Amino acid sequence: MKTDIVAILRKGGDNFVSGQTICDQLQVSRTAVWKHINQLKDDGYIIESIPKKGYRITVYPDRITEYEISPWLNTVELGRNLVHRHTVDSTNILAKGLAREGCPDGTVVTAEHQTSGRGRSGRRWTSIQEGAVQMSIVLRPHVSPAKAPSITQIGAASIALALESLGVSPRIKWPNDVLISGKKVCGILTEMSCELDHIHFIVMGIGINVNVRSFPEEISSVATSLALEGQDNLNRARLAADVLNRMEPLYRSFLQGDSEPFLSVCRRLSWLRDKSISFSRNGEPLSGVAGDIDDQGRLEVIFPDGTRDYLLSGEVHI
Ligand code: BT5
Repeated sequence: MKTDIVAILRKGGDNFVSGQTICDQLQVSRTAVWKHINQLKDDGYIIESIPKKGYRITVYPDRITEYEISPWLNTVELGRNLVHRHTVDSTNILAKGLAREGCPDGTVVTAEHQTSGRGRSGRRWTSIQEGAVQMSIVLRPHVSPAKAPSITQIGAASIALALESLGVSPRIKWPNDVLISGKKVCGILTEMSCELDHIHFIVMGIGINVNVRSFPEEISSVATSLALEGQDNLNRARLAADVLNRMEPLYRSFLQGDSEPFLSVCRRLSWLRDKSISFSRNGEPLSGVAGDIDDQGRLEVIFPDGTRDYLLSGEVHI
């Protein structure tokens, strides 16, 4: 209901929209409208109301709520069910709980702040309150669990395309980081619940540093934000929607067996290509030169003796 009221008032722009018009469009009582308007005020909307004229929104809050994201969405599934919390431990944790309860495919969880944001392998993700996009997407792809690593790359490609459209030059550090000027602007944590041959659900968590002007010391040498890269005061909700808009066609192609749309983006923007890298395999430290990304999304590594290996997932360092 609140999403509909915001949509009606947004359409009205600077004009007042009468309470009666809202009641008629939504088939609800005046009291219901008034109640929701008050809740929207609590959510940070500044709404002018003049007797006999109606309502108009004069200030929209900088929030990644469904009311602010949905006007920018042109997806069919992704983000059509959107759950927003101001503060959570981790959007991935909340999304996994919703997935277990059977939430719709494509459900997105967003939060302004995470108290226990998570990276891979038990690392922490530092949540920059109200300056970042932190969101988790619930997916139930009918593909083999072995193909799940592609989901991270679909995410990375979608984010990189959205950032390119803003005029910055992102690079993708296989498999899950998006970098600008060699620093991390975005990280992705993909988690899966599955059996050997069946995926129950995947939760892809995305953290993008948007309007962040400084980082805590422990990550300041590795992290950057869109603000620090010259993009001032971006609309986070619009960016979140743009990522989802770009993700949906890449994801659909993948489900139909065509990975080329996202792989071509990952290859074009590959940050590791031709760099000397190190990684560990079964505890053994190895090094080589990063080659291309193959048609299964694996990173080719060329060893000093000319032999090759293909990494499906994991962590590489330069
Ligand atoms: C990641 O892990 O990069 C995955 C990050 C996923 C975060 C999202 S936010 C929404 C959803 N909910 C969650 O709880 N998580 C997901 P990894 O590759 O392990 O990188 C972690 C490392 O990145 C840390 O050890 C730091 O060095 C660095 N780091 C931490 N916070 C950062 C930040 N805000 N910006 C850039 N780098 C950061």
